Amino acid sequence: MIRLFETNEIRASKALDGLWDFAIMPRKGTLPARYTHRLPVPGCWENHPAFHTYQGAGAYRTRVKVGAGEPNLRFTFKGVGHTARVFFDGREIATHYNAYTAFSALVKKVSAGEHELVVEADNSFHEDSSLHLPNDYYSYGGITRPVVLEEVPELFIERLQFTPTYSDGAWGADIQAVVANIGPRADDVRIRCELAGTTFELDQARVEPGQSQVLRGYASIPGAAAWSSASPVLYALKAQLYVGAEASPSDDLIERVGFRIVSTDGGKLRLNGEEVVLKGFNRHEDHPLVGSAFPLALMVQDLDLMEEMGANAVRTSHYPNDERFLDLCDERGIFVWEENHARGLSIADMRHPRFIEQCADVNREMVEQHVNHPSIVIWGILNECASDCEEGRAHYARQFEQIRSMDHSRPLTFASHHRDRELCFDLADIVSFNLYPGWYGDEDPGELVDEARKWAQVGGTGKPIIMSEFGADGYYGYRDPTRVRGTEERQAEIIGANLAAYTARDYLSGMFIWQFCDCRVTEATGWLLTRAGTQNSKGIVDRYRRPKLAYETVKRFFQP
Ligand code: ADA
Repeated sequence: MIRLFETNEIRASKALDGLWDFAIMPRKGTLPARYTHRLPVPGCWENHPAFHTYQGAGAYRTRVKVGAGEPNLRFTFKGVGHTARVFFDGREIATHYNAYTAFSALVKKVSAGEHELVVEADNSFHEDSSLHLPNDYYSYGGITRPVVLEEVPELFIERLQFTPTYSDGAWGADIQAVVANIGPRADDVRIRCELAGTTFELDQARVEPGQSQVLRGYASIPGAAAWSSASPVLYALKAQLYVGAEASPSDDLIERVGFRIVSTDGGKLRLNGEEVVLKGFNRHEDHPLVGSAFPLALMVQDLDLMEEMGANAVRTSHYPNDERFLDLCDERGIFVWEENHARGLSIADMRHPRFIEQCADVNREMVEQHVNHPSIVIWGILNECASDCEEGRAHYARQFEQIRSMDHSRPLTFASHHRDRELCFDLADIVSFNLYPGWYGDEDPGELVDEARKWAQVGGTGKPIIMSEFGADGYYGYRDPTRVRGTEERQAEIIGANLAAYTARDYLSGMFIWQFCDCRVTEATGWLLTRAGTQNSKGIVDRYRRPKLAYETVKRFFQP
């Protein structure tokens, strides 16, 4: 399953999921002579007994049957962990870095018959990798999200960007459509849109061969109802492409959108003018049975558990998530803080020669690919990186500017652990703190958050404040009347004390528990040696989603 709704009525597309041939690669850059295994796609190789801890390169192979008419094929890989090279009949057609965003590759005029598609995936911490590093989560290997094969005409709609507007009591839609021309001739194109009972056209444009062109348009949409947590109304935005004087459309793209305005006036986070308080979880895409390659059923289960506890929000720590998970959040009215990919990078890490470019790619792909999800109400960047020095600040400034230039409709933030040494609150729209009272320190959570409010005054005055992380280790099944650190009892107590403090303070706009589920971490080196069981055990449920004692504690504070 690719999405939770149909994305095309005209363009032919299908998922290439199933069993692919697989072999580990003996030497970097050398495709295997023989494929030794059959692995599921989507999937992580860590789920095969031979590769539980394999870190390196592996090659996946499948065959693609092509019919008559020499179609142009477009392959979209929703996620490959974490460095990918793609070969079509032995010819390299794409490379991509970063496991958590999608990329596409085009092959023009493909002859009828059977063709070979090979994907090399590499999850080693190689020298060109600035974001996938040994860390407090696991960088799984494999084709971890769906692969889509589309047949596209020479002119086709690459993507659509919808921004809702609201004025004088009426909803409107700002639309941008990117049209690509992979044919030999320039052509005039028109796009006809349909949204909530309104039909309208975007401005016409001429697209030169080998180029892409943005077509823009605005329409007021009188039939639209607002999207909200209580009533998450969604609409299909259908765009159809007409080339030259043709009377019928030759390509289409459908997005699913919702009408809501996110703002941060008066120090509050607001949706359609009304104050919202985010109560939710940080969540890693991690499960012992599937690694990071979540099937729909497990995504639904995670959201069911969060909702049962009374949560209304999730933070996609620390990378962009599978878009089917975001589709589910859209449908359920769950608020999302979506975050770019980075965790705990020091200034030395940020000096990696590829860091600027690799972050820019993730930011661009995250916004382009996920901008139409109404559930995403915040973009976040660079969790716990070097925002406490001038050199680090330049990175935060650059990245915020990049995201704002692509999407001005959402507030931006970053989760800081620098306390009174923080230098970047003035750059963000929301001030967010990762503090662990009761776990990494023995402060009282209420006193600490009141103190944090003072730190926010350096650059963050008048901005909403979110407690973006707090929590404690709790080893599933470890119960003991002594309530020592690591017991479920102690974890529940610490979570309870934190939630009691934050839910009682109406100056807070949100709180995200670290974390929803326990997660696998990189095999121990350095400080990761402190992670017993090679996992981060601060989940309110364990890796198998078995509730710990803190589950009931969370319910008491989150349920309305
Ligand atoms: C940090 C970090 C998380 C996790 C957490 C912890 O705040 O953002 O990824 O590592 O601490 O468990 O200590």
